[in-house]
Amino acid sequence: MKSIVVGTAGHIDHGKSALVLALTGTDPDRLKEEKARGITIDLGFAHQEIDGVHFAFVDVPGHERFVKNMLAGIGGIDLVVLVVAADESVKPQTREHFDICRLLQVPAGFVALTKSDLADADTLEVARLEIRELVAGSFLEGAPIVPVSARTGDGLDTFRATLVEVSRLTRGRAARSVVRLPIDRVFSMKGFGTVVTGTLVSGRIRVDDELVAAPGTRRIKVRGVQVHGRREAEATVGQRTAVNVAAVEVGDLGRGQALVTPHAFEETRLADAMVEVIAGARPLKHGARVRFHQGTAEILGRVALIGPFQDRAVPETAPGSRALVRLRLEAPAVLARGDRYILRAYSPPTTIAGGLILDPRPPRGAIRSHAALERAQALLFDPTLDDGVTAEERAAAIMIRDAGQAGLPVATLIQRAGVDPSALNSRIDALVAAGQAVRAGEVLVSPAVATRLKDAVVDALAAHHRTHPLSEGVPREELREQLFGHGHASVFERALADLAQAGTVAARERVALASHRVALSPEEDRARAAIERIYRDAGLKPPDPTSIAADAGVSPAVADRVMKLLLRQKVLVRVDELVFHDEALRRLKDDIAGMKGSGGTAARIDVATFKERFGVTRKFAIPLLEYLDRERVTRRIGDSRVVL
Ligand SMILES: Nc1nc2c(ncn2[C@@H]2O[C@H](COP(=O)(O)OP(=O)(O)OP(=O)(O)O)[C@@H](O)[C@H]2O)c(=O)[nH]1
Ligand SMILES: [Mg+2]
Repeated sequence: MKSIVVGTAGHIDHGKSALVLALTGTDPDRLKEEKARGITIDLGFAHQEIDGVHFAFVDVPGHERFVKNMLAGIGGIDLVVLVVAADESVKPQTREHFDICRLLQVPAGFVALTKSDLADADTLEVARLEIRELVAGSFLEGAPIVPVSARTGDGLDTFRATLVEVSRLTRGRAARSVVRLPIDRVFSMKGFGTVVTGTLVSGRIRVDDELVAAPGTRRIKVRGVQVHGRREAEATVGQRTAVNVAAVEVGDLGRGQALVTPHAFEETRLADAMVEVIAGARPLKHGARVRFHQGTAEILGRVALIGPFQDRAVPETAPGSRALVRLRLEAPAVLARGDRYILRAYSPPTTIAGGLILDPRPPRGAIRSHAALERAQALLFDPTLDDGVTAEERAAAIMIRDAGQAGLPVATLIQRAGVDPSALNSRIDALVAAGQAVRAGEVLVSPAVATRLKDAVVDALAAHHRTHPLSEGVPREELREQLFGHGHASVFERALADLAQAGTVAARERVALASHRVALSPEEDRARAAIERIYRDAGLKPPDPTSIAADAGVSPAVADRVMKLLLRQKVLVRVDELVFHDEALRRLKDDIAGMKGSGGTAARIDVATFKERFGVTRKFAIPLLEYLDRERVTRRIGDSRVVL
C-alpha cells in the first residue's frame, strides 16, 4: 500500500489539529499542557487509510514560539496541507510556515480553508484571493483550496478526495539507499523499553539491523519496528517509523540525532551551501550568527559568504536573493549533499533563509577568493532540476580534486556527492571513463595527481640511476616515502602498476627504469672481476670483507660499491660477519646433502668432523653450520647435527 506522510502547516488556532482529529479520529494534541492551553506545543501524530492510501499525519504547532518544533516535523514529509482559517485568512505564521515548506522543497501540497462554518461567501472569497497571492509562483501555485469545517463536517469528503489526488503527484523515494531516520521523539514503553520515532527519509530498517545514532557513535540494535502502529518486519523509506531499540536508555538519545547506517555519514561542523534569503527578511550578513535546522536538528552556527569582498564593507545577501556560503556549526551535524535546510535568526528567532547543502565536508581553507567562489558555483547544482547524473559527477570530480594526494575514499561519495549507494560503482566507472578520476582500490584521485606521481617516479628513478649507476633501483617503500609520503599507498601502487604495464619501469622489491642496466666503469669492472675471483678462490675460507680493497688492490670507495653490487646480485652472500662466494656455499650444501642416503641411519656431523672435512677453523665452521641450519640442510640436535 502506498504510504504518504502529510504535514500540517499554518498559523496558530487556524484549526490544524481539529482537522486531523476530524479526519482520523485521533487527537494529535497528546500533552496535558496542550489540552489545558488549547494549543499545540509539540508534534502530534495520527494516521488513516483513505482510498487505499495510507496517510500518516504530522501535526505541527502554529505558535511562533514553537516553529522550532514545527521544523523538526516538517523535514521528511511528502505533502503539506497549508491550513488557513477562513475567518482570519493569511497571518504571520501562515507565511512563515509556507516559506519553510517552499525552502525545504516539500514535493506537493494544497490549502485547507478551515472554519468554513464561520465565514460567509464574501469572506471565503477574500481569503481565497489572499492565499492565491501568497502562493503565486511557488509549488502551491494553482493547488486546490478546499473549504472545510471540522465542526460541521462540511467539505471533509472533498478534502479526502483532494488528499488522495494530490498524493498521486508525489514521487517514490529510493529505498535501496543508506538508512537515515531523523529522530523526532524518544520515549519509554512499558514492556518494550526505549522507542524512537521519525520519518524514514531514506533506506529501510529491519529487525536486527545495526544502526548508529549520529551525531555520536552509539551502536543501536533494532529489536522491533512499527509502522502506523502495527508491528512489521521492516520499515521502508517515506514511512512514519517507530523503532524499538535494545539496551539504550531514553536519556541517551534525543531529537536532533538520526539513526543511520554505520560508516555512511561522517559528522561535520562545516558545510558549503547555497542560501536563499526570504523576500521579507532582513539582509543576511557575512558572519551572522544563526540557527541552522536540518532533519530534526537545530544547531547554532555562523554564515560566511564565499568569494572575494567587493569593497571594505561587510558583504551581505539581500532579501529575495541567493548566495553561496560556508556554514560553520557550533556542534556536529549529520549532513549529506542535497540536503535542504532552514536558517533562523539567532534573536529574535524568525525564519530568514533556507537552502541546499552542496558539500557537507568541504576542505578547510580560505573562502574569500575567486577560486573558492568558482568551486562553490561548480558545486551549485540543484539535484532536483537535473537527472542527477551530471550534478553528482561534477561534484564528485571537484571533491576528488580537493582531496589531492590523500585521495577520496570511494564510500564518502555517498554522503559528500550525494551518490546513491546502489549506483556507486557505475558512477565511478563513468567518472573514470570521463577522465575525471583514477581508481586505486577504495580510493579515487584526480588524473592530474596520478600523472604527476608517475612523472615523479620516472624522474626520481632517472636521477637515482644517474647518481648510483651500480644500484639496481630504489627500494619500493623508500620511493613511496620520498615521493608520496602523504598519499594513499594504493595510489602509489596503482601508479607503479601502470608504469610497469606500459613497460616504463620494473617494479619488484626495488623499482628501476625498465631501460636501466647496471653500468660499470672500467675501473669498477676490474675491481668486480678481482673481488669475485678472490672470493671464488677462497672457497670456505674467505678473506675479511674489511680488507678486501687492499686484497684486490682497489680504492675503498670502489670496493665498497662493487661489494654492494655483488651482494645485491647474490654473487656474494653474507653469512654473519663473513662473506662467501655463492658457488662455495652451493658446493658446501651439495656436499653435506650428499652425506645422507648411505645406509638407513641418519647422517650426522659435528664441529670437529666439519672442521676436518672442509679444512677450516672454528671461526668459519660455526657460522657455516648455523647457516646450514637456517637453510634447512641440517638440524642441530645437542652438540651435533643431523643432515636433513
Ligand atoms: N467553528 C469552528 N471552529 C473550529 C474549527 N476547527 C477548529 N476550530 C476551533 O478553533 C480552535 C483552534 O483549533 P485547533 O485545531 O487547536 O487549531 P490549531 O491550528 O491546531 O492550533 P495550534 O496547533 O495551536 O497552532 C479550537 O477551539 C477549535 O475548536 C472549525 O472548523 N469551525
Ligand atoms: Mg494544533
